[in-house]
Amino acid sequence: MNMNRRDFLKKTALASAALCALPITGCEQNSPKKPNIIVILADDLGYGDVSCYGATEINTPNLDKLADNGIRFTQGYCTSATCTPSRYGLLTGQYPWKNKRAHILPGDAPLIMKPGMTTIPSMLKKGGYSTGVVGKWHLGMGNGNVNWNKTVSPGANDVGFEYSYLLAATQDRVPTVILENQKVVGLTADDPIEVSYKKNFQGEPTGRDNPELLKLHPSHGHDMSVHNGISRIGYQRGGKSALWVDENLADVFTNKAKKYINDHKDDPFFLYFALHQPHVPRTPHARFVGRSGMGPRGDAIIEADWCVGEIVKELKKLKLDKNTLIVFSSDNGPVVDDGYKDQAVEKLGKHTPAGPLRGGKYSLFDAGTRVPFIVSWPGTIKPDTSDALVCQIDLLASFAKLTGQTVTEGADDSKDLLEVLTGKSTKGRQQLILEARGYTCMRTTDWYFIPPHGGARINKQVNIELGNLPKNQLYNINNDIGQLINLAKDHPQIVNELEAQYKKVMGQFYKPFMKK
Ligand code: NG6
Ligand code: CA
Repeated sequence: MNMNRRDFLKKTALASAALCALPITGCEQNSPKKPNIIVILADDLGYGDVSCYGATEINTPNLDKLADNGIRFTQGYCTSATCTPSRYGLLTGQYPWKNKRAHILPGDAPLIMKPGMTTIPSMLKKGGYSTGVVGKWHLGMGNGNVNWNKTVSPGANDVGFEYSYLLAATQDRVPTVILENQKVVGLTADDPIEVSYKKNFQGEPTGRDNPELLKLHPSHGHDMSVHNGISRIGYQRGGKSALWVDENLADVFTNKAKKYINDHKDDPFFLYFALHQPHVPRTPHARFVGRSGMGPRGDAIIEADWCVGEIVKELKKLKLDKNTLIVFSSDNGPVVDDGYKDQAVEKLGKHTPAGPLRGGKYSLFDAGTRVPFIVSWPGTIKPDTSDALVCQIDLLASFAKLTGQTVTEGADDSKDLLEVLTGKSTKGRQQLILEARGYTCMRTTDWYFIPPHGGARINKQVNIELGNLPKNQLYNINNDIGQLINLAKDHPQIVNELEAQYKKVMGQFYKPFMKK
C-alpha cells in the first residue's frame, strides 16, 4: 500500500495518542492528542467593534463568551492595516513589507506566495495535521493569466492547504464566485465566466452607467460590473449559475467550515476560517438585518459573531471543544464608509469602531493594526486578560512549538509566543514593525514610533488619518492610547534609539524618508 508521508505521520500520531491513552508504562501520563487549531479572522473588524473590547452600542455575545473562556489580548496586532499584506504575514510568519507584491490585490492577481514555502498550514501538515481554509483569500490565485473555467493554479492548495473553499479576493471585487480546491463551484459549460480588470465586456452593464440596476450604490469606486444589485471593482461576464448570493455567504461559509470540522473530527486539523464581514459590501442575511440598529455594518458584525458561535457550538457537539485551540482576530482595523452608501456613517451613533485608538484601516496609527485578539482552549488555558504585545505573525512559530516542530526556513519574523498565547507568561514581543500601504513604523512595549514619511495625511474618501508626517512621531502608547501627544521633540535620545532599532529590523528594506 502506498502511504504518503503525511498519512504516515498522521497515523503514527494517532496511534501513539491511542497508545498513550492506555495504561502502558513508558508512555507519559495524559499525553494529549494534538489539539486542533482554528484561526477565525474577521475582515475590517475594529478594536472597538466588539463588546468584550468595550463596545457598548453593539452586542457580540459569542465573542464575549470566547474571551470569557480564553485570553483576551489588549495589545494584539496584525502586521498590516490592509488585507493582503496582513494575511500574508499571518500565514507565512514573514513581514509582508519584505514581499513587494503584498499590497491590496485585484481579483485576478497571481498568487503572491511561492508554492511549497513555509506557511502555517504547510508546517502543520508536516506535523500530521489535516489543513483547510474557508472564506476570503485575497492572496492571489493563478499565474496572472487565469482561465476561471479551469483549475486555477497555483493557489491555496499549493501553499499548504489540503482543502480550500474560497472567495478569490474580496466581496467587492470580481470574480463573484467561490472556488473549491481552485475550481469555480457551480459553473456550467455553456456559460463560461470571464474576468477583466482593464475593460468592460461589450454590452455588459456597469454601476456607473446603469444605476437603476443597483440596490446598493457606490460612494466611491465600486462602479464596475453589477451582480446581485451591487456594482463591484472589476469587470466580469457570464458564469451566471456560479455567481454567489451575497446575503447567503455567511451561511455558505459557516456550513462549509462546520462540514470541514465534521469531516476531520478524528484527525488533528487546522482550519483557517476567514470571515468576509464586516468588509464592504455589507450584506447580512435577512435574519440579521436591523439587529444592530446601526445599519448593515453593525448587522454584519452581529452576523460575524453568529458565525463564531456556530463554530464553537459545533466543536462542543462533537466533543472537540476541549481539544481545540481557537484564535480569533481581524485582518486590519475598521473603516466606516469604504465605498458604498450603506448608511454606516449616518447610523454609527455613539459607536466607536476603533475604540480609544487613533486612525483605522489604511492607517499607520494604532487602530490600523491593533485588533481584537482572543485565544481560547477550554480546559487548558486559564481565562484571563493579557497586556502582552503579540502579533498574528507569531502564530506560525507558536503553533510549531505547540506541535513539537522547529520552524523551517523562511518564517524568520515569527516568534514563538506559545507561553504567552496560552497564558503561562506575560512576556510578549519587545518590538514589532507595522505596515500600512507600504509605509512602516515600530511599536515597542512602551513606545509607538513613526519615522518621517511623505504622502497623504488623510484618506479623504474614507475619512481616516493615515499617520504620515514628514517628521518623527513618538507616542507613549501606554499613557497616551489615543496617540495625541507627539513626544519626539521632548525625547530625542529615545527617538535615536528607536530609529536605530527600526533601521536594524528593516535591514535592506529601510528607506530614510518614504514618499509616494
Ligand atoms: C480599496 C477599496 C476598498 C476595499 C479595499 C481592500 C476602493 C475605492 N476602495 O481599494 O473598498 O476593497 O481596497 O480592503 O476601491 S481589504 O480589507 O481587502 O484590504
Ligand atoms: Ca480587511
